[in-house]
Amino acid sequence: MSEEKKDQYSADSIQALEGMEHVRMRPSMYIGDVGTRGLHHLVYEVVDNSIDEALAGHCDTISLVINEDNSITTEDNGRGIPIGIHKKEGVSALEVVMTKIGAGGKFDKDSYKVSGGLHGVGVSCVNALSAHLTATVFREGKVWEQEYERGKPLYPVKAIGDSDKNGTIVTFRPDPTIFTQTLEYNYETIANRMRELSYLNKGITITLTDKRSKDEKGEYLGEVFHSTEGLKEFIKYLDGNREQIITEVIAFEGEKNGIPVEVAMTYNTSYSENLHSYVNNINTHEGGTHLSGFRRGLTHTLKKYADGTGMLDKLKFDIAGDDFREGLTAIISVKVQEPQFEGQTKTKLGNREVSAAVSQSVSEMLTDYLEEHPDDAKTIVQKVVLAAQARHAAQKAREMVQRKTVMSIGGLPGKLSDCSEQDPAKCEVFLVEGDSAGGTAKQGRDRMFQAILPLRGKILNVEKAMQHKVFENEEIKNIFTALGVTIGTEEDSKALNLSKLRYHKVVIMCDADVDGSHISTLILTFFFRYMKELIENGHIYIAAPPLYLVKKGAKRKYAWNDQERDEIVDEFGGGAGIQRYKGLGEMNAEQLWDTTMNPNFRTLRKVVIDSGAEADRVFSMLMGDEVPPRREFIEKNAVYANIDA
Ligand code: 0RA
Repeated sequence: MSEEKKDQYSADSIQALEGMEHVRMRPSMYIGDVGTRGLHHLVYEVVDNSIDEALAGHCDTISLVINEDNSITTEDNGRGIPIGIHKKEGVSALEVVMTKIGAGGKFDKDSYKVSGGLHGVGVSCVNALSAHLTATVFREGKVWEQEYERGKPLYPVKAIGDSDKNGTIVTFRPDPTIFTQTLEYNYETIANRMRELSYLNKGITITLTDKRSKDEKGEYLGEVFHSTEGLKEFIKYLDGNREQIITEVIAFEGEKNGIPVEVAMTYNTSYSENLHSYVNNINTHEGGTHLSGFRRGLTHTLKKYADGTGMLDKLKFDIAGDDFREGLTAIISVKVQEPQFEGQTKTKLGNREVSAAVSQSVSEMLTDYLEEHPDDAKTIVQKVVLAAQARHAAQKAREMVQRKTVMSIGGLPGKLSDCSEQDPAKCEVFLVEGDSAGGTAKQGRDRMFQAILPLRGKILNVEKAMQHKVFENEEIKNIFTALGVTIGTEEDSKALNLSKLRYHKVVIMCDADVDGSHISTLILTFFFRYMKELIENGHIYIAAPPLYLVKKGAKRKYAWNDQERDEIVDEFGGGAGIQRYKGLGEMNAEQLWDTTMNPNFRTLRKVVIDSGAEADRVFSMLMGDEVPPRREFIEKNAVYANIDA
């Protein structure tokens, strides 16, 4: 930096630069990771700023474009980032917002700013992690612009034209030296988050356009998200494939003790409980005070009502909290000015005062609903009684699972071929479809750290089974015991105990065909419904066996898709033979090790949950009763179907 230029920077802006440098040095501290999650986080961070403008009542339209080069453009019709000279910094406020970590909200303390992303780091952080960013502001009759490279301004903010509109456009290209794993945006991931945001903030229109792909008509892939009913509509979307047992979605929206609270809920015929909670638009998957407030309000109100009807009189045992939530789908969304996030992934709300606000809201809305809908009220209480009876039956089955796990020596399933390593962090277990593939895997593995658990055919569809059937199922008991996972504590019958987890990698290994993917989905459904933390903690993986072996003379190469196969055929020249693997069973032990099990060459796909709500919806659709939506989904996502065609 020349002496002359240096003088233009005040001490504070030098500090700002240092802040930006820190973001680049330790990006994970700000955006969680630098993998695909962190990459998508950049988008959410910018959109959150526009949502804040909307929550403050200044913006109703947000447009989001995935450009051809995987850069992102967002545009909103908010007030526009202020462009006047910032008193303390001596440069345009726009430059301060874009280059000073944590500057975002400092301008108007009174604004209704509650959004701000999981880490709440602001748009400057996105700027620091972008190879290039352009900020365009429409404000005070003019169009203003500034560009940055790796967070550093290329020139001072300048006016580039006249305009009578207000708003902000941000285009950024993530820095390839930071995001070394992938720079490719996933349309579905972004679409799911935008859909969620539109339900959580009704009235806002969010348009998403993907300029990387066109449909048959030559139009870009895209969607418009807009919700007039908010959470009520979210519930209908989530539960669209489940059979409802009450006539309306029960909903509450209002402010309690100064805390904005929104709740919507319904009951369906399933046996699972689907609660999704949000604080400032962030999915709090570890729950917290808002969720416990919801549970308390629900239990208290339903119990009081049921007691009044005399329907519980014949029951020989106590009703537990769980019983009130079987077949319940609910969303709780609160806005908290200064949220305290706790827990392993900092997604557990700690603020004490929120609990009572939610519990009171739930009591009010539910009491009204039960009074106005006596038939629904009766249906709900009947469901609760049935759940209590089933729980009683399940308790015994569950105790069996636990007892078996406790006797660890000699208590492991007979079908498990264990590894010799004792440190779980170094151990892997492969869940393999069928005894024959299990046999091959057993021969092919490195027995030092790889264990094999063969599963017989199609495991139980837990989406349709009552809990006690799940715990009585032989294959599922084997999974629990092999993994060393127990469930149930005094307070919470469904709490998982992962402290004795015997393998840190659990790998689902199935055939690469329609049946195999069905079995993978069944196993995943089980993990999602009964061992979600295992997924959340990054322990679940899916193996990727190759689809083809291309041979010519002594040359052999594997291909994982049609394109790779064609490339290898080209490389080998004329006369190459292609073997299509119909299943794991067609590979010998050595081939299976080389392609699918050897850590140095294999590809494992880690299972992650982008959106708990969306995952819930997809599993209920794939594994539930309704056939047409399932067929539609499979046709849309027919990766395996093509292979068999
Ligand atoms: C700082 C202060 C104000 C608005 C914003 C930032 C703002 C940031 C972004 C990012 C994307 N779109 C945005 N829109 C606004 C308050 C502005 C005022 O008081 O007029």
